[in-house]
Amino acid sequence: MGKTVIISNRLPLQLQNNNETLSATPSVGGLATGVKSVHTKDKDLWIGWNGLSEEDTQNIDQKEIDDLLTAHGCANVALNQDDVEGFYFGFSNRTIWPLFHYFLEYAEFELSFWEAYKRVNQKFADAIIANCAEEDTIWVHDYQLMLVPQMVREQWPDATIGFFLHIPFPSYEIFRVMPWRKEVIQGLLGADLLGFHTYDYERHFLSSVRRLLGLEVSFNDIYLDNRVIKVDSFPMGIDYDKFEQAAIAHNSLMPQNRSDLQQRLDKHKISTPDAKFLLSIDRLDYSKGIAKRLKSFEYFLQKYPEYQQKVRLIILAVPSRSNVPQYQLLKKEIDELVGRINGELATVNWTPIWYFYRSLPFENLIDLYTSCDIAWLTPIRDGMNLVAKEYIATRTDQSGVLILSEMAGSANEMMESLLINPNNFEQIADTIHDAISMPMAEQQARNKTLQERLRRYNVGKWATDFMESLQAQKNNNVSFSSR
Ligand code: ADQ
Repeated sequence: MGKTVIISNRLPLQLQNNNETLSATPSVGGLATGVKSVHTKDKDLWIGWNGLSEEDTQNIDQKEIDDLLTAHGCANVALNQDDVEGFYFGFSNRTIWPLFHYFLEYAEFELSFWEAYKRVNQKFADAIIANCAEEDTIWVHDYQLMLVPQMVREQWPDATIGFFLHIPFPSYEIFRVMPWRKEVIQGLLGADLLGFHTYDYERHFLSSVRRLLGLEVSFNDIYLDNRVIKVDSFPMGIDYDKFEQAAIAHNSLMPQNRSDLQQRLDKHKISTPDAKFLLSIDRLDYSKGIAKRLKSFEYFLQKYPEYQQKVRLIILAVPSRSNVPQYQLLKKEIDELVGRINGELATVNWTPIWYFYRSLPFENLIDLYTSCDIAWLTPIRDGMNLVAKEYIATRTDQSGVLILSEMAGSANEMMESLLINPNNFEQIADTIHDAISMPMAEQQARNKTLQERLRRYNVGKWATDFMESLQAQKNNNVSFSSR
């Protein structure tokens, strides 16, 4: 039995080159935080890009980079600036990301982006061949690497390959718009098992396979040459214990040992006992609906003016893809909205919105999760949304209300939260009102059920279910092809 190899665009650590001194920090984002907890650095291998282009590391000894990565159980796929531009900022984030999140008007269909995507996917496939053996179990992640399964299959017909998509797979009517739709499907079909967060994404994918390639599909099995490819849904969980334990440790800290942020939150709560904190945490991305959330917050304060002076929205937006024009425009829009709303409504004692545009350390994430009465997570589209799950896991006294968009994959598993349509301002305003007035017994009853579910379906279970299913599929395929 070979080793398990994880392949993703970014490694779980991000390298920095500060005046020829190399350092590594953990990568932020759903995939890195989730998969990291199932990667054992002494046993498994993680192949990906370290975050610096070849040009950025010219003055550093390559061996130094390799040694640092090897110590973390990682291997690098070297990308140059052209690769990063065309493959990452181009095809991945200006074609696939907007299209798969139903932002058709943002999707660009540039031949040069597609060429870069193919070239870089080949680099990843070559890195797999160079660092692994055919008997290893290869688990490829996410939308940047959809051609890799087929590229590896061509070299290793008997390899065991799984693929998991962390973002939505759109309906056929959206997917068919892309000029290279067949190539992308064929790339994915190199895998033995294809995993999605929800049954809907799985269904959309199967419909595209049927309509674009005319392949035989029976239930969730696709028949291709002498192989059967299984398609299934695996809703990703979180490292529940990590968040729960962090919250327990946080709650037992003496006041003087609390972080500056926590002390500021505490001070505010003491001075205004009926104050309520609403929390919004996302990468700064148009799919997350941050601008709409700000506008609907303003609408809420107009519809329910009695909450002015009492309710405060804390927005944490993590910088993301700032080289892509849409993200720069969005940053400007959010800056302006926060400035305008605060400018119009703030009083000497009250600022309606606290806005942080940065990546905060884990400790501060826990400060925010444990201190905010309501988590308000209303993406316009989101593959899953792990922040919603993390918030619930930290509520050790089971207080707190989660307002969640029905467009997030996690809404399927979190029916006890207050589900809203992110475009319906009327419903959002009323739901915030309901959340603020929800009796404690009801909060606890809802959160108890949610916590039990999230504890059971944690990230470890997600990974184990996927791996067992991949192995079972492989065994089926061996007997199928020998028939
Ligand atoms: P993301 O779009 O990155 O992930 P999400 O699922 O919410 O979105 O995960 C964000 C992660 O980053 C969380 O684990 C959170 O703790 C962490 N994080 C957020 N803010 C942070 C901060 N300021 N500092 C440090 N860490 C922070 C993609 C898809 C999602 C899908 C995941 C996993 O877009 O839909 O849920 O992958 O599959």
